[in-house]
Amino acid sequence: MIDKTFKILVAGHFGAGKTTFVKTISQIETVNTERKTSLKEEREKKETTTVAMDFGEYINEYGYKLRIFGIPGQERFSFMWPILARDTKGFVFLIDSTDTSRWFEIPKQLKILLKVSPSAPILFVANKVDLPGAMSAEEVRKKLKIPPHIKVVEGIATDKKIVERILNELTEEILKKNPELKEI
Ligand SMILES: Nc1nc2c(ncn2[C@@H]2O[C@H](COP(=O)(O)OP(=O)(O)OP(=O)(O)O)[C@@H](O)[C@H]2O)c(=O)[nH]1
Ligand SMILES: [Mg+2]
Repeated sequence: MIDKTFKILVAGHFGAGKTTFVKTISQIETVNTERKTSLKEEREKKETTTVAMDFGEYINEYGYKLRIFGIPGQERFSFMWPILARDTKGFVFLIDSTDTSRWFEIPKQLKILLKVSPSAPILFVANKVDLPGAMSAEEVRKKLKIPPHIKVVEGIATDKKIVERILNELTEEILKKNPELKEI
């Protein structure tokens, strides 16, 4: 029997929807490290923020068990990023498609995560497309200059079916890169 368990990391800037994404899909009670947001400017956006990590699990219809970790978005907790990126088989990178105010955080985070797991496939998600004024995946791609060979899809982290679809798409990419995870 091959081990069909692997690790996924949900990344993205402050408030992109990481904790929500993990909660929506997890089949176990998630581990959360939410604390009151301390800076005024951030408190205006939301009351709580992740200070260490999120964790959940999801077994898909083919029996693959995804151990899903979420990172804290705030740079103050960036010491957790390389720790959480270790042994990751794939990244979901969430972007708030309705609000560009924290997009400046994206390049540094990406650089740190990809340095630790450079061969793990990454799927960018233009999140919150249920909200008015959301940008399309193509608009997000253009604005962030994401090259054509990297996937950008639209997402709603509160919608289980959509989160499932995103994870299935990433799992396909992971299986292409890790044939040892495939049953023959
Ligand atoms: N409408 C809508 N709201 C969303 C979606 N995803 C997340 N949210 C909301 O966006 C806010 C931020 O979500 P979180 O899941 O806390 O974001 P986060 O990326 O974990 O934030 P940090 O851990 O602080 O970096 C919350 O109010 C969520 O309910 C979505 O797809 N649609
Ligand atoms: Mg969070």
